[in-house]
Amino acid sequence: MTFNRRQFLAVAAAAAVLPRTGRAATDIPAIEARPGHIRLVPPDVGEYSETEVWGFDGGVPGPLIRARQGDVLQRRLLNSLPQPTAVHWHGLRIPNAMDGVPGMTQDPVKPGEEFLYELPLKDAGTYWYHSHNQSTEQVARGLYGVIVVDEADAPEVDQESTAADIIRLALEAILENPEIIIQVVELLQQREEAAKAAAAENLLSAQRDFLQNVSNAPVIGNPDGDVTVVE
Ligand SMILES: [Cu+2]
Repeated sequence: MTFNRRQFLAVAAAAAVLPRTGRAATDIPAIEARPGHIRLVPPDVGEYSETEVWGFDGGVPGPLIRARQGDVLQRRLLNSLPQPTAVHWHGLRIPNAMDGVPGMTQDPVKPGEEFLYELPLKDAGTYWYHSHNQSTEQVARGLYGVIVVDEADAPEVDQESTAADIIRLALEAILENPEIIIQVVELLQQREEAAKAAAAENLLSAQRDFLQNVSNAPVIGNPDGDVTVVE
């Protein structure tokens, strides 16, 4: 089969069509769900053999994914497991089609296949991602990891402060305002009294439940049970 110039240009143009992200799919970072081996027991505890796991990139936990609020996170999931799988991005507010729940939001990704996740990151925070296909088995085998979304505008934090600095500042504040100590002591006393009252209330209600639910509950003076509770 031969092409004329026009046909050749048409085929070349079709081959050059990029995914809607505008980048060739292979440029997008991937996480690979695959079997691996890790040492669960630290070497100083003793000589134990490695344990076979299923992990993202073969590790447990999988790689830390770090991104910025407001960005669109992209990850190609490559499935090198002997079972279909999918990734659920736990706690992230993302489009349903990207939520990774086979049977509800997507088909499971079969062994040898891949799926492109595109996650617009609305919220900063620390989350986890995990398999959501046969998860009782797949999460237990190790298919999970951490995802951290940094704030678009992080508040200014003095990264240099140490615990010693914080204690020094607290002591200075107390020396300037000694009545703080009295307030703290009063607060602690109030909390202790509240805790005691709550414990007594819990005990009473547990006893009440016991008497109401167990018809032959023995009580002092009535060892054979048959109790009527009067509130
Ligand atoms: Cu989850």
